[in-house]
Amino acid sequence: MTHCILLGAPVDEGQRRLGCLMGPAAYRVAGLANTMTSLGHTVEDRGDVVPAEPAGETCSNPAVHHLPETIAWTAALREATQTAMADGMPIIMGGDHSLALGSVAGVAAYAASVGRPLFVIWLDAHSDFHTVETTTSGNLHGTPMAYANGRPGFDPFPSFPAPVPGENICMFGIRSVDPAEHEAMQQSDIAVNDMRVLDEQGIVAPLRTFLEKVRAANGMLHVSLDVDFLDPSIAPAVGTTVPGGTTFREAHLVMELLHESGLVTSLDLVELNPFLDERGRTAKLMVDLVGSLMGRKVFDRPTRSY
Ligand code: EXY
Ligand code: MN
Ligand code: MN
Ligand code: MN
Repeated sequence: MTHCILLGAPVDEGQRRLGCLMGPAAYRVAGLANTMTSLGHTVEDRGDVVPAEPAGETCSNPAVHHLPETIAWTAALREATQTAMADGMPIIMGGDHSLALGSVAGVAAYAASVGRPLFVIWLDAHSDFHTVETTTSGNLHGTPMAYANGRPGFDPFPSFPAPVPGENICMFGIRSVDPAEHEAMQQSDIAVNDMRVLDEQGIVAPLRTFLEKVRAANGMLHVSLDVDFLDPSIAPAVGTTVPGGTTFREAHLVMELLHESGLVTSLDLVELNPFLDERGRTAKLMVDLVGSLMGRKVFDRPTRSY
């Protein structure tokens, strides 16, 4: 049984298409809390996080927009997530992916405070490995993985509390990487399980390799689930659709394997834009995936060992 702590993060400033701010409400309407209680977990909804007034920070990249707002969100979400880690498993309901600048910082600060290594699995079509200096779109939702990895180029932000080494990061399902991100990733030890890898090797082997590493290190595991990890045909409610995403069955299998590992300690749900949804189907699918992550299965069979 897990004590799940819901944190609403109605963040819309990390990209240009309005609507992600309705994400937390959509998850509540789609029954996220009930899904968890029906699986035997306890749930505490702490409501939506409220950022402080933006302070007016600037940077040298003219493309970047909503920098002060994003820094304010980062501070507030770092604090809320770090606090929640001490009490249970935070589930951060976004909001665009810039929220992970704060949520991963909070998780990393907590992991450092208890002396355990942090691992991150990034379930996304994108690598989100830009810095404030390299982003050409200026959309800061494309930067949180680089911030967490401790890349330079985040001067206006507070320094990341305990950077996550590349070898502790697993990107899974990626299929859209910009040249500057590609170059930086080639210099890193990040496990890049792009769609080519998953097509060739399937879901299980690459995921198991990573989970074994987490277990061997007695690590904590943060899962960041971007709606665009899924194929747009099953998850239309996202502003950054990329064809060739994971299928319904692949996505559930990822969640089931993560559950069976028993290693997951925190979760982001990001990029849901309910304004683009079709009768709530994407919100409901995301809630169902969380159900699989939290132990829902069709038939009870002995847990596989890793
Ligand atoms: N790499 C592109 C950019 O930096 O604008 C696209 C980023 C999309 C990020 C979404 C959240 O995953
Ligand atoms: Mn705005
Ligand atoms: Mn993303
Ligand atoms: Mn994405």
